[in-house]
Amino acid sequence: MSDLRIAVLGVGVMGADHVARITSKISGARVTVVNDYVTEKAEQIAFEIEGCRAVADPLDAIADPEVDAVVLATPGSTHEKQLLACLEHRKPVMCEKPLTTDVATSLEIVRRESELERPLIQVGFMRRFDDEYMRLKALLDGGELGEPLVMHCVHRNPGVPSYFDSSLIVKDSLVHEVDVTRFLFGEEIASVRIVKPNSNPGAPEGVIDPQIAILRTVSGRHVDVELFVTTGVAYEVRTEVVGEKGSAMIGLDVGMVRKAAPGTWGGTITPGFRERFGRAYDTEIQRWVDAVRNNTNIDGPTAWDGYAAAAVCAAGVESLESGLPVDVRLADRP
Ligand code: ISE
Repeated sequence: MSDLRIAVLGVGVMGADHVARITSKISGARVTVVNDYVTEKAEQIAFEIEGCRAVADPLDAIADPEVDAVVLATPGSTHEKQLLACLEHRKPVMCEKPLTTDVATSLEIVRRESELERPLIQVGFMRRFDDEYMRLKALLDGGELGEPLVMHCVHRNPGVPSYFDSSLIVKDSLVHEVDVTRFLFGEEIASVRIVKPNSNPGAPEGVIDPQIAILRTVSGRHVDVELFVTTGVAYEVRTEVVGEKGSAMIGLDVGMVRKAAPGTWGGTITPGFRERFGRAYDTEIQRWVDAVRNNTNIDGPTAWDGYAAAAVCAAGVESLESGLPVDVRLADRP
């Protein structure tokens, strides 16, 4: 079987990472087209890869006859148009989160996809492919913790890009725990509340950080998430599930723990999301490539998962403003 020919749209940090991954680690696929609004950047990357061209217009890149499938790593505000083009040209697509930037257009994408003979969109919630999250999921599904009751999460970043505002902490960061909750517990989220403690004096002007998110699932399970994205320290993503027969925690960075100067101890902490989830991205892309090559197109989170996450985050942003719990209302699944 010949290699899957992939167009990568958006070659900033994440997209460039995917180009390198597909070129050097993934079997059965190669990058034939790259696109970026910074044309020189796309041209530079294309120049370094054999058989790869830069195409200036993202919609032309999707329609290109030498493209079988698409990776979207473009800004979320451009996803709607690009996803519709992928559906129109029947090109399977791995779309980095968010699916789109609002609930109505996310639902429209779900509806348009459901009119096709088979689904084409996979959403890049990479934590589902992380070894530790997969182990935790297997533990829960195997019943070892009994009935899962509560989940405590920590989502700390050393810093955020200059364009970040308080609502992006919900839509860009909390969105991962929203998906993790739906993935691990296998049910929808019924309500969200965002609590605002004193803000970090080191946070950029106007950014409310940390935030505490409190989610309640449809069956009544409780999830709390400490979102603190300007710690200045490192990348810490921890998840602890407490069940009727015990608890399990992942994300402790305990690969190496060493004792140093008297009275202190410590190991190394993951510096950023690429180091923490690099292997998960490899697994995600390899499984997606395999699924596209065998015509199932998807092996992971669907457009519906992207829509559901958008709906929960929209409720979260409403709660950030009002300080009150906000119910999540999902449309009927087409
Ligand atoms: C970023 O976009 C990511 O996806 C990271 O995984 C997350 O930790 C960070 O908060 C987001 O801004």
